[in-house]
Amino acid sequence: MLRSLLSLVAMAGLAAAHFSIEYPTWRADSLENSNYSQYVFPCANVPQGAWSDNRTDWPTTGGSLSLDLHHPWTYVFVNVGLGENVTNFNYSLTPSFWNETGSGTLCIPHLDLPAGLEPADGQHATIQVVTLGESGTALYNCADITFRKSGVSNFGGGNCTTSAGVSYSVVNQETNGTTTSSGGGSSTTSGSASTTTTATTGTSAGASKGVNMTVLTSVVALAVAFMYGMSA
Ligand SMILES: *[C@@H]1O[C@H](CO)[C@@H](O)[C@H](O)[C@H]1NC(C)=O
Ligand SMILES: *[C@@H]1O[C@H](CO)[C@@H](O)[C@H](O)[C@H]1NC(C)=O
Ligand SMILES: *[C@@H]1O[C@H](CO)[C@@H](O)[C@H](O)[C@H]1NC(C)=O
Ligand SMILES: *[C@@H]1O[C@H](CO)[C@@H](O)[C@H](O)[C@H]1NC(C)=O
Ligand SMILES: *[C@@H]1O[C@H](CO)[C@@H](O)[C@H](O)[C@H]1NC(C)=O
Ligand SMILES: *[C@@H]1O[C@H](CO)[C@@H](O)[C@H](O)[C@H]1NC(C)=O
Ligand SMILES: *[C@@H]1O[C@H](CO)[C@@H](O)[C@H](O)[C@H]1NC(C)=O
Ligand SMILES: *[C@@H]1O[C@H](CO)[C@@H](O)[C@H](O)[C@H]1NC(C)=O
Ligand SMILES: [Cu+2]
Repeated sequence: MLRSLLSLVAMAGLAAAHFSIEYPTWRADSLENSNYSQYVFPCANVPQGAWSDNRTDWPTTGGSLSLDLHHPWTYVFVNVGLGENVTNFNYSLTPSFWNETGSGTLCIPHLDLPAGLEPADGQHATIQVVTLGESGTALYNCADITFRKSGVSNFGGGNCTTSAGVSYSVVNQETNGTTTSSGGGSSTTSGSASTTTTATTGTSAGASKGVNMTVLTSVVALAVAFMYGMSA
């Protein structure tokens, strides 16, 4: 029994070993090279400059993100660090992290930058995407960007499509303890128009610290999930 449970977990681990960043272009295909592993913090063991500069221009006001995900569901965190060779991903673009459902492309037309992050034109930075599975296994990928004040349009319209059956909810963290928990009462609304939710957030999990399942679990215990319908 234990043995079969363990092998199930091992298989789930293998199946879990992949997601990709479609936009902005990732630092490298972290599945292609045997030296790379998405299990490795912070950037799947893909060194800075592994490939000749694959930086994508990205608006200083925030921009688009497209991911290819392959799990029934996963938590998603998006962080940014400034510099040429980033080790400190200390800005979170998902202070309320996501609970993504479905296999396929998830495209976000516009991600806002957090208050306090006002990059200069030409500032180099790296976007780090962390997914966290049910078992607590974290996977990492990075995309190098150059912030641009003008001349970059969002990766929008027909280029930013989300697969049918892929959606995400925003998990609202309220570390203050004043928000009541509503557990798993949400339902997936696939294909409906997006609604906007204002969420008060406490501290951001997943940013720069790596992800600690103990912390996440306690966050989840306080979580209120708001459903976003992503139209395909
Ligand atoms: C780097 O960017 C070029 C041009 O967009 C692309 O052809 C190449 O596949 C990219 N490299 C990786 C590792 O994604
Ligand atoms: C992995 O890294 C080693 C040492 O840097 C290098 O010799 C080898 O060619 C790399 N393997 C691949 C597939 O790039
Ligand atoms: C980036 O930083 C890492 C860790 O400090 C270091 O090992 C690596 O050599 C640096 N790479 C470049 C291209 O500067
Ligand atoms: C984030 O880190 C960068 C350099 O690593 C630093 O300059 C900046 O002040 C930090 N910002 C915050 C909000 O911690
Ligand atoms: C995330 O979604 C999965 C699948 O729908 C669900 O089992 C899990 O409880 C959700 N987590 C949170 C914090 O809502
Ligand atoms: C998709 O991207 C291409 C190249 O960046 C651009 O020329 C085209 O207008 C975009 N299409 C839409 C519908 O946004
Ligand atoms: C908790 O939230 C309430 C209402 O938003 C606020 O008045 C209070 O200052 C917060 N307490 C802490 C410790 O953040
Ligand atoms: C996770 O965080 C908790 C509470 O802050 C701490 O006690 C625990 O040691 C951490 N675990 C890991 C693996 O960092
Ligand atoms: Cu996977």
